[in-house]
Amino acid sequence: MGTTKENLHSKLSDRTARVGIIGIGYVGLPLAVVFAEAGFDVVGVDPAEDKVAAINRGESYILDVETERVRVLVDAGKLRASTDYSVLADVDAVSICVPTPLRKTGDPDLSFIAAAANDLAPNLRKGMVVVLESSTYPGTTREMILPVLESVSGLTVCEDFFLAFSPERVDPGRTDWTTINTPKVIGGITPDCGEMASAWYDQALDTIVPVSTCEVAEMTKLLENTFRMINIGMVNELAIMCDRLGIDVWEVIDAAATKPFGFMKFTPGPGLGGHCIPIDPLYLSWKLKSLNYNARFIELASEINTNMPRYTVGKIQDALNQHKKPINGSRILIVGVAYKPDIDDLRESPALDVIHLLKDKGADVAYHDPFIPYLNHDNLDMDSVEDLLPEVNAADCVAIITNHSVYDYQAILENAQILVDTRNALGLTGQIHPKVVKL
Ligand code: SAJ
Repeated sequence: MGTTKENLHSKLSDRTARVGIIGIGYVGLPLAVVFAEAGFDVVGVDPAEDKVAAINRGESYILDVETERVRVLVDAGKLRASTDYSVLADVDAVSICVPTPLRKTGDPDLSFIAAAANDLAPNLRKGMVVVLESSTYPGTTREMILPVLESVSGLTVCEDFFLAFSPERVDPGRTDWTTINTPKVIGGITPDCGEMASAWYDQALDTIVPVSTCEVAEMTKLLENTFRMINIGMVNELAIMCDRLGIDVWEVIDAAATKPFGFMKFTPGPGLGGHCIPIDPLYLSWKLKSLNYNARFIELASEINTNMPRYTVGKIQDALNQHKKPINGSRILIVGVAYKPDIDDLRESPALDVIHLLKDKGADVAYHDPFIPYLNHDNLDMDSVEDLLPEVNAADCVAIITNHSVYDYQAILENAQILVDTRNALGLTGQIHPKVVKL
């Protein structure tokens, strides 16, 4: 009879360990499928009965996970789902993949993490390993998860169970970098905790990147996404500056991108959408405020990015004005509302802000998005128009907000009266077109 660590390590290595995934969304479902395909018995736990039912029918509801992969695993008895958290009492390894949104106040909403810890704790047993994947501020795993698990279970971390943090790196819609081949950073409450979590994930993922603590792992994720948020904010401000200077920002960025070293291309847009980039950095600035430090780069970038929908509406107003048309009463068609091209995700999409602002000014707003047939979100209740080009032609102004690759932009240009292109989708870099206004 080996030690707790030896026994768990053995079950992880021969993949007889049973896996539980709390939260089977865009992070949890791909992870559940990858562990099941590696040979583990996996149970997904989620309060959403429709998701649980879909999994147990062998169906996927995540764009990046084909239904066939789920069906094969469910039929083989390797994957199932439940709304009952007590199933976690029978597993050996648990990954927590729950949302970490912001509250309306802009403060972190840690309620999902707290609920997961409280639902797991009564089911925690000696010999288990637990990994938090949800993006959060440095310290969450040690300051929030650990006390709940130890106090409710009476167990001691590193002696009885192992606890670590490993940031999710799921990029919705991407096919070149997936859950399996994207390097995975893992840091534990103690080195032993990190080692056990790494031993588990190493059974299913190509590359493990061990770091010394869970705080390092938590901060790594925030650096990754703060890097993007700040650079997008910088390039959005560059667009505003170029507009004042009468310079084509798209031509400037393309020219700068020819520098083969020391430069990374970002492009301006109507705002910053998604479930990661606009949100994770604010977890960091919120934590630093509690330590009496003001993360000025994050605050400034957030202010610029948050203002881009309003800046975009200003561009639409100017475009209509050039043709002696007010926004009020004009028919405006928004082309593309997802938060980024070629996906069906609306979370934090700047298109929602643009539509609200236009409606507030009295515009008759319609939208088209092949990935989003109806928009029932954020107090909006709209259907995508069906026949794009006649709607383009009938609109007083068309605004390209999300540049899905399926669109025929030449046809849109030919049929539009006035066109505001916030993504340089028309590729008119360095060119002026009488019908087109660019960011
Ligand atoms: N955006 C710009 N200009 C840019 C890049 C993005 O305006 O140059 C906008 C997008 O339109 C979108 C938002 O910013 O509204 C976020 O775009 P994103 O490309 O960062 O896409 P996300 O939010 O799906 O970010 C994910 C992240 N993945 C994880 O957090 C695991 C991010 O780390 C990835 O780098 C990113 O995908 C990616 O590279 O696509």
